[in-house]
Amino acid sequence: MIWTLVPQAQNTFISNTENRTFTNLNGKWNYVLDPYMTGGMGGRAIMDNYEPTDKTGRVEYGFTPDRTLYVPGGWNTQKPELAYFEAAIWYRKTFDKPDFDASKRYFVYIGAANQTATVTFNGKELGKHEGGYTPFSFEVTDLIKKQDNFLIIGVNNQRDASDIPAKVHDWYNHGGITRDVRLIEVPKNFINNYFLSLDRESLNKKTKTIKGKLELAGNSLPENAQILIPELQIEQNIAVKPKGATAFEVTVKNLKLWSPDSPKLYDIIIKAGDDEIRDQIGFRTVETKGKEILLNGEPIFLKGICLHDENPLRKDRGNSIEDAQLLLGWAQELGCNFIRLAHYPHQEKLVRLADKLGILLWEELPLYWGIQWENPEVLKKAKEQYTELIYRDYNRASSIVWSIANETAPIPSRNEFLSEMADHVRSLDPTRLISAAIKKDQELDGHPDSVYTYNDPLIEKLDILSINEYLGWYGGLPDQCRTKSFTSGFEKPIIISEFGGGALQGFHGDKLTRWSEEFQAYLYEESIAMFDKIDGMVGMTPWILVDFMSPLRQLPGVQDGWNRKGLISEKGVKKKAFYVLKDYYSKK
Ligand code: GCB
Repeated sequence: MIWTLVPQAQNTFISNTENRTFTNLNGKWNYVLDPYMTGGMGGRAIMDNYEPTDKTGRVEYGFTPDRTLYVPGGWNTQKPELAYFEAAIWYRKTFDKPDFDASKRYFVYIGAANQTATVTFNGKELGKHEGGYTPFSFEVTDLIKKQDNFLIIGVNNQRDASDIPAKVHDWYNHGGITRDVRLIEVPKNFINNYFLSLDRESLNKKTKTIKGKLELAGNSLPENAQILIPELQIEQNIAVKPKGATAFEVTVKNLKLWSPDSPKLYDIIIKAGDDEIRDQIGFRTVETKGKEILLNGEPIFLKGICLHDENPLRKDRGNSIEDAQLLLGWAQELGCNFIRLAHYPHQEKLVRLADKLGILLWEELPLYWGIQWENPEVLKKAKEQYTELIYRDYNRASSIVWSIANETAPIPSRNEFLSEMADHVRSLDPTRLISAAIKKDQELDGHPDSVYTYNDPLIEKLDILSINEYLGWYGGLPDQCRTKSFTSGFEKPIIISEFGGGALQGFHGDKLTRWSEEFQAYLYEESIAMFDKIDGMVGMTPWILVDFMSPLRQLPGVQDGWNRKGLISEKGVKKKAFYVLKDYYSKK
């Protein structure tokens, strides 16, 4: 990109934008390709939105009305020629704001843009954001006009070794503005964010305590704010600290706890000066005790499944409530009370729907294969992106696990990096559990050991030991599961965070025929029997609910660009193994 040293995006309005006053900027946007990522040739940057005024004018790019991309959406599946495009595309949205109000502040909010976004407004560069799966915003109060505003955003989805994720990952690199874009309007002093959670210490008391933190922004903050929970007759004053966040507590009687069986949400209203925000929030606690996970003080077994945030029928990232309903509906049919949102933050609408449906969630960042552990810039980016995720989802009762990495080999630089990540995440959110998907000590594919051991030093920093294990698919055949057992040496609960194998829906054979539904079902039977015997195994999230797009998977006639480890095909048809897992969960 041509611009460097630009301001970073702001952690403002990255949650609950649905309940703010906003102008919807979704829809058709003009676009222009920038394959070499120059930002515009010939002395004029694309962000200037310059159009020649007479016949001598020269410009070597252009936005034309007939060239549009839909926002939100990945660009790859919108135009055949963009299927494997990995470079920059500039998007332009022009709009009027006739009701512009000089007494207000305005922010451009972007739900997600994969991977790097350079945001410009009315010819001024506002800044950049890195990370394709978390929300960000920029203030435009001083730039907005009643007419002819132009928002031009350059999005670059080129993969780079210093990115998160790094160069190679087993999912499709949907590029573009993949989630909602909104122009948010707030008073001069406003509620930036709020964080509410049930205090564990009060779980067994009749009168419970909700711990809160309130962040206001502006030059003359009100001295007092209020929190209201009408159903509990709560109307409480909060004395606002003049600087920094304000911590407060609310004591409540007769609080109904949130759980998968009873996903009770309360209407919450927060008022501060001229600003007011509403939300629906559930209250529960989660902790570990020995080898158990306790939800509201009671042991729980996590009947889970892994998920990518992709609607296979539309071949796009999930970006609507309908996409979320489709995916969570399938998980409910399977009998799940838990989902691992792999391998990056999924859309906020899905997390909010999980709150309503009572589905517990594991969330993560793409700290995945090939990360540059020794690069301090990468650590900085990882911390920023995790902050954005926690700021977005802190108030969601469904979200109970922050995972900090997937399948990363224990070397000193990685151990240090992830140990710092664990501390960072805990410092922002001590109310949830921390985990990471770990592999066994050696690369044991085909290894004769009958006992798999887990001594990764990172486990020390985690609340849950989570294990990815593909015995029977990568190495060995499913019957080998009968010969193995597991030991960890840690008094911690264990989740089997991945296992599975591929099957082409509709392809049948005997149980040893690779890619047949029978092979996959057999693998599930043997794997489940093996894992079920592990002492302290309190949940599993097999890999994966639905077949997903992956350029790594190119076996003709079988994969054709899809990872086939789904229990459901990309057309929505269930495979045999779906019913094996469903049966196990129905008896658990
Ligand atoms: C894994 C990865 C996941 C892959 C999966 C597979 O271990 O965590 O991202 O897609 O295996 O299908 O091989």
